[in-house]
Amino acid sequence: MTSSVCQQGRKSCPSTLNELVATLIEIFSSERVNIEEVQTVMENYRSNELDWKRYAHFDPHRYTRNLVDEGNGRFNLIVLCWGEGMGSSIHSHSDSHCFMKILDGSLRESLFQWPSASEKRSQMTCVGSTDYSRDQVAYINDSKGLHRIENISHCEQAVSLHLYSPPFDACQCFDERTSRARICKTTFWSKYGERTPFTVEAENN
Ligand code: CSS
Ligand code: FE2
Repeated sequence: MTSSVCQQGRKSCPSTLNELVATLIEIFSSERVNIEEVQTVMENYRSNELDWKRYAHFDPHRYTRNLVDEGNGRFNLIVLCWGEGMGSSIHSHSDSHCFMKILDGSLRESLFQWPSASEKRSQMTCVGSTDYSRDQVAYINDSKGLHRIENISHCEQAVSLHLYSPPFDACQCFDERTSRARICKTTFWSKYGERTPFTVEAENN
């Protein structure tokens, strides 16, 4: 067994985004998914702009979500493009796994606790934050808590690659000051490199 081969003989060091997608499809074809294996494979792919620039579309007002692959129905792989200072709301992940790999720039993840019934209408509790830089991979699910993702840089854009499994199209978004939750629908700015038609209710989380 060589170092580029891991469980079931799969490539653990994909050298292109296409190879990474192929490896992820293989991993997620099994019923039980090893979170560490996914994280390692995503970390081992070294970000190459030539691979992902066709998915990297920026909007001047908010971050964009660009679908790369639907993972045979098992996951969504999405390129997110964050302009300077842009961020998400505090949100949940609809009982899915969420992996986030930095492709360019850096992003800050701030973790929050789920508000308890007694904390309704009060400020949410931030329990720490971590800055992720190029090629690092963060992981969260609802049992770990909630998070907000931000590009805190004022001079650099950021690009990240997100894997959600199972795929979801809505999650809960929270108001930091009141802990109030609402349902946010997710939308794609582009799919497979093609701009998606404009819809009025389009919003991000
Ligand atoms: N949940 C956000 C990004 S942070 S994981 C989204 O997919 O729009
Ligand atoms: Fe998230």
